[in-house]
Amino acid sequence: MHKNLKTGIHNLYAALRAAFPEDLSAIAVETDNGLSYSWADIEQASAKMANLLVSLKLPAGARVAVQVEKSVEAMMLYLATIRAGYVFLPLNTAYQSAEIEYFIGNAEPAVVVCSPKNFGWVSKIAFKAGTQSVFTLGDDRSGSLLERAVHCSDQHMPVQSAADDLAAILYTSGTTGRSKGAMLTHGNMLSNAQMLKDYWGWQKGDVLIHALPIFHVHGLFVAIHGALINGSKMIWMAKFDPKLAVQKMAEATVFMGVPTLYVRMLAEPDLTKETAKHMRLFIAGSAPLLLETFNEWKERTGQTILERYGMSETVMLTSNPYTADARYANQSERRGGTVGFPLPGVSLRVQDDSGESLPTGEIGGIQLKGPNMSSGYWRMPEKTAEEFTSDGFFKTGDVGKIDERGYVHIVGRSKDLIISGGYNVYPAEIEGYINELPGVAESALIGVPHPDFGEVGIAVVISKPGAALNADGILADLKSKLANFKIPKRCVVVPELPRNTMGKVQKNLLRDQYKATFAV
Ligand code: MCA
Ligand code: AMP
Repeated sequence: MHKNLKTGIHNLYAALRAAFPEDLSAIAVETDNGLSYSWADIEQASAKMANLLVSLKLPAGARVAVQVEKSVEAMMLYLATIRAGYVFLPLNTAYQSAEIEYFIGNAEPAVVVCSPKNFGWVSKIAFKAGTQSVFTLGDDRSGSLLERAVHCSDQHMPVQSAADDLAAILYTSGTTGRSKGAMLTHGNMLSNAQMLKDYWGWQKGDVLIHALPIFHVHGLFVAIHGALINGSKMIWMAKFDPKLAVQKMAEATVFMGVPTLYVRMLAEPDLTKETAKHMRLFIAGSAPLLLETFNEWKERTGQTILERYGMSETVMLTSNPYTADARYANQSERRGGTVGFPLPGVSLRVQDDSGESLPTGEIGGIQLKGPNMSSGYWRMPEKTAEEFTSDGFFKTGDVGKIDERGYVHIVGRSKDLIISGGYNVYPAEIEGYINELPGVAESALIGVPHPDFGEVGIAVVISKPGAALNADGILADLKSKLANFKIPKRCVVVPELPRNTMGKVQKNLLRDQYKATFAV
């Protein structure tokens, strides 16, 4: 089995599998509810699920959409999908029916796997959209997927994928209110995983604390691929618990998290140099890491967080350095407030609106090119064309600069986006829902600083003449339709919105006006 796998090297799973330890009976995953899975379990269970998918005689390139609670079986379903050569489509568990209807309508998955509790409404949406099979998967190993897979063979040869074969679709960046499906290939993810293995100094014996959701790039690709491609054990937390995460540091060496996770662990008195001393590396990303968090972490634990920058469309694109490398004296420091250097193979530039590349230190739009970069958005060629330059660079929508030491700084965003606790919230989408409510004339969703989530939304709403609007009623209505993390943390009804001479709402003035709302 081992020797043949080398041939399927372009298949992402085959490449990960080639890195499994010789002793497959060793523990690969330990869960926070006392379960252990061996490397053989990972191989055999994902083979069974792959054979179940194969038995369905799916069309080539079929999408497998998955909205299930985090579990090791859900990770195995991901591995099964890519080893069988199909396209994995993870969906945030907080999405409600209107959101799911959009994603399933846009992606037209042949297979949908949902939580048992949601089967009723999800299967209705799926079958209406032409989905062939709907399975259930609980976070307690219940559901029809495992009931069927258990009868399938545990022998499966990963398909011979080409590097540019599609492996996953990640919905993101719906600045115009509707999300776009970023297409990632086996090559995008494998090249990134192989490069990060070296760049972040993964070593034999490393153990990863996995505390992130697995329906986004950070938890599903960067964390899982990082551990698997190093043959490293994962300590698997179904839901982030800061106290448990601090406790598990004594058995682990690597932690990855969004800034909110670091803020919450800093609130744990148990977090000390002593409890963190077994750890080798703390990585942060998905949202800005405040300098105060970076400094407080260093003071409390004696360890310097390594901040990196990524996107669903590009996986990881920059990172602070792992090793203090004397050869590059001025480039071997992890600097708070920066996202480090373009990763090996990534070309990054900063341009102004006219498409001129800017000199060192000047602020402009961050663009990149590299093997990690998505080929575009699923069935949206016009959107794809908008976000790529004529010479093939991807426009991130992030605003930043490269400083005199070569470090990249993200100073803002040109795209109208709020990143709350690491999740993206698109004001255009939320404003669309608010504007449809009776009595609403217009609304603006703005991001303001928040001590826990980093940034949260405040909805500023104006009513139609004579209409009496109830702010709590607006929020309750949104809560019945949208994922909970998207719900504005505050709604205010005002007589008018500030506008510029073009009549455009000046969100910057609103941000200034409300920026102290959640200050501690
Ligand atoms: C939960 N709530 C939130 C958020 N999460 N509100 C705003 N923003 C959030 N992110 C609210 C819920 O609506 C609920 O409110 C209440 O908090 C409790 O919900 P619960 O789920 O229990 O919250 P939690 O367990 O405290 O979750 C916080 C969290 C979670 C652990 C920080 O948000 C999280 O795991 N974030 C990670 C996101 C991630 O993986 N990002 C990577 C994207 P109510 O009771 O009123 O309903 S990938 C990416 O960005 C690129 C590629 C990259 O660079 O990595
Ligand atoms: P997503 O659309 O979910 O892939 O989120 C990607 C966006 O997250 C990027 O375009 C950035 O705006 C933001 N992001 C990711 N990492 C960082 C970071 N380290 N600092 C600031 N913003 C970040």
